[in-house]
Amino acid sequence: MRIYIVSDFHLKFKEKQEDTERRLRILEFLSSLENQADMLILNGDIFDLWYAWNSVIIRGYFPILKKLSELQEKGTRLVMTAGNHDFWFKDFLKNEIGMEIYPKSFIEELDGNKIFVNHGDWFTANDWRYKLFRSLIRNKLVMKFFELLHPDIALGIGKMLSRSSRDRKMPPTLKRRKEEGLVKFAQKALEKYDIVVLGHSHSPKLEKFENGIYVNSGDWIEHNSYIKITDGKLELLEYKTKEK
Ligand SMILES: [Mn+2]
Repeated sequence: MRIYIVSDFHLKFKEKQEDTERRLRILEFLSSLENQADMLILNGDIFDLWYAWNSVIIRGYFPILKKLSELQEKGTRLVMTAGNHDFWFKDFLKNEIGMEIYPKSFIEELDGNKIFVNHGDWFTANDWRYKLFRSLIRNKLVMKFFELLHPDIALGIGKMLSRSSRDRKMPPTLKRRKEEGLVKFAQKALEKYDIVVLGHSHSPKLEKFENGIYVNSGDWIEHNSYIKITDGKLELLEYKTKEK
């Protein structure tokens, strides 16, 4: 079985030039998986901001949704876990695209490996301010309020909130501490699993421990990194765009 795992595309519903370039790279990569991937795991922060109303979807995501739908129709099993930018799923992706949605972790035994997949934002060290923010934005009443707003207005507010939770301006020491939290969590989880996959840090990483492998799928802002597991053999790779 061929399994691909990615995270942190951070696709925008309103694009600047760099966002468009990133989306085109991602679409090209996803096209290359057609008739290749038995399974694709999207491990959070695929959308920089996701929200689904009962009768409205976000127009800017049409290209990626179309591509994912094509993959699904060609036989790729699609799995998605929640990130800190995309977690309020409702039933659109499940019912219309045929994705399996996991609000927390995806855990399964595949080709003899017990695999644990989680975006990882909950496991970064000492980030109480973020944890408070996270429980606030995941609050049902807050989400209900968003649903009542006109989509253009709700997305405008969401964009502001997601910008304030962006890692870009994070000082290196805090970034390092965050990554350490992930490794520490993974090390403990490897007592129960053979492979622990996280994302969120935007730094691709593969670390072999005594009882298993910790791997971070990196991001598509800087690294275009992805994980490929072929019949149980794991690789951390970088996607190279085709020469134009
Ligand atoms: Mn994240």
